[in-house]
Formats: sequence, structure tokens, C-alpha cells
Amino acid sequence: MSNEILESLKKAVIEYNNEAATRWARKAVEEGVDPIKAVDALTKGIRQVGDGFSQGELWLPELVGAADAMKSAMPIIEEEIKRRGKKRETAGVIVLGTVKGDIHDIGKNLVATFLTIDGFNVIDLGVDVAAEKFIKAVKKHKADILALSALMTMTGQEQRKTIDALKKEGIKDKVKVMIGGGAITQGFADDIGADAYDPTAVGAVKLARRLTRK
Ligand code: B12
Repeated sequence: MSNEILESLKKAVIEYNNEAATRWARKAVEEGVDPIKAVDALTKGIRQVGDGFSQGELWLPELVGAADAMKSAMPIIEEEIKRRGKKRETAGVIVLGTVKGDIHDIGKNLVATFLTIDGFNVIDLGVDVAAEKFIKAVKKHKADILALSALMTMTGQEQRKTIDALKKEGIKDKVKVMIGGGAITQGFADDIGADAYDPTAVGAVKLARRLTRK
């Protein structure tokens, strides 16, 4: 049953079927399927569509349709992840967002969910966030960590810009910066002076714990 649900979730994304994505996400919760596996199945689906798009086999409306299907299922699964998570003492304050010029938020939202259930106070600024807005929020909330997501090669440069802006403001040593997103690599993170990088949302939690030494 569990495999059928996981396959159906993946299929719903590949076939841009919002109704099926919602229905199978509810079924996954009802049947006690591990929500992390459900996220993995949805992610496999969206990545398959993304690959088709990059190879010119699929077009933007198909990418949008697949993203919509994934976004229909995600709140249901994220709710279940939160329900299963054990909340700890506040582990630290994290300002998070997708950088300027970039509206991809599925991965960023997942990072927010995992950090929240691990006890971090996450201030999510949303998408298309300019460096100045990140800096304002870091100061206002006295953030321990600034987490930047970027899904495109071009918008990775906004992560660099944000780190440079922190340096200019003289607060780079007051906040740890962790970065991630599809286009990002460890080499790039080292190059722009980020404190940490991980390719996954689960890894983001490990990084956050390490960076706050909790
Ligand atoms: C869904 C999607 C969209 C949706 C986004 C919907 C939404 N609300 O997010 C829509 C259709 C709107 C879209 C639009 C575009 N897209 Co798009 N999109 C994708 C796609 C298929 C999947 C992204 C996704 O959600 N993945 C699933 C999540 C779970 O994974 P993730 O985001 O990588 O996040 C994980 C990790 O990276 C990590 N993580 C994420 N953030 C952070 C942060 C930190 C701090 C840490 C530690 C970890 C971390 O944790 C997450 C979970 O493990 C990718 C292809 C791909 N393979 O990634 C293309 C892709 C990113 N898109 C691309 C492009 C080109 C575009 C458009 C320019 C298309 C166009 N011609 O208009 C526009 C850009 C709009 C803009 N200004 O941002 C390209 C980028 C190419 C590049 N390297 O620069 C890709 C790679 C497709 C491709 N192969 O060509 N897209």
C-alpha cells in the first residue's frame, strides 16, 4: 500500500494532477506513510519534470502545472511532519528566504518546516527577497543564522551580494550564513564566504544545530 501511495504521489506531480496530489497526500497521512518518504516521492516527480524542461521536452506550462500539483500536496505532508516532530526549547532564531529574482519556494518551505519542528524560531521572509531586507530582518530579530535559498545559477549571485552586504554593514561576524538550493554547491558556498552549505532540508537542520552549537 505504502509503495502504491508513494508512486501515486510521484505520478500526480508528473501528470500535473492537483486533485490526485491532494487526495494521495491525504491518503499517505491516513495510512501512516512516513512523510519524509512522501516528500521524496513528490521531489522525484518534480525533478523528473524539471529534467524534461531542461532538455526541451517539456514546456513552462507543464513545469507550472507540476509545481502546482506539488504545492497542493505539500501543506498536507508538512502538517504531518510538524505533527510528528517533537518541539524542543527554542534552539535559535533563523531568518530565511529565497533571494531576489528567484520565486522558487518549495524547497525553502521544506527547510522552514524541518527547522521549525527542530525547535528553531524561523522568520520566513518569503521569495524574491533583496539583500537589504535580509539585513533589516537579521538586525530586528537578532538572528543567529541567516539561511538563503537560490534555485538558479544567476540568483546564486544574490547570495554572494547578501553576504557582501552583511560585511559592509559590519555584522557578518554576528550572524552565521547557511546557503542551499538546487543551483548551489559546496565550492560556490566556499567561494562566496558562506559559513555552511547542504543540499537537503534535513541537512539544513544539522547545519543549524552545528552553527548554534545546540
Ligand atoms: C518547480 C520549479 C519551478 C516552479 C516554482 C514553483 C515554486 N513555487 O517554487 C515555477 C514553474 C514557477 C518555476 C519557474 C522558473 N523556473 Co524553475 N524549476 C522548478 C523545478 C522543476 C523544481 C524545483 C523544486 O521545487 N524542487 C523540489 C525541492 C524540494 O527541491 P529544492 O528546491 O532543490 O530544495 C531542496 C534543497 O535544494 C534544499 N534547500 C533549498 N533551499 C535551501 C536553503 C538552505 C539554507 C539549505 C541548507 C538547503 C536548501 O532543501 C530542499 C529539500 O531537500 C526545478 C528543477 C530542479 N531539478 O530543481 C526548475 C529550475 C530551478 N527552474 C529553472 C528555470 C530556468 C525557471 C524559470 C526561469 C523558467 C522560465 N523560463 O520562466 C522560472 C524562474 C522564475 C523565477 N524568477 O524564479 C531552472 C534553473 C536553471 C539554472 N540552473 O539556473 C531549473 C533548474 C529547471 C531547469 N533544469 O532548467 N520553476
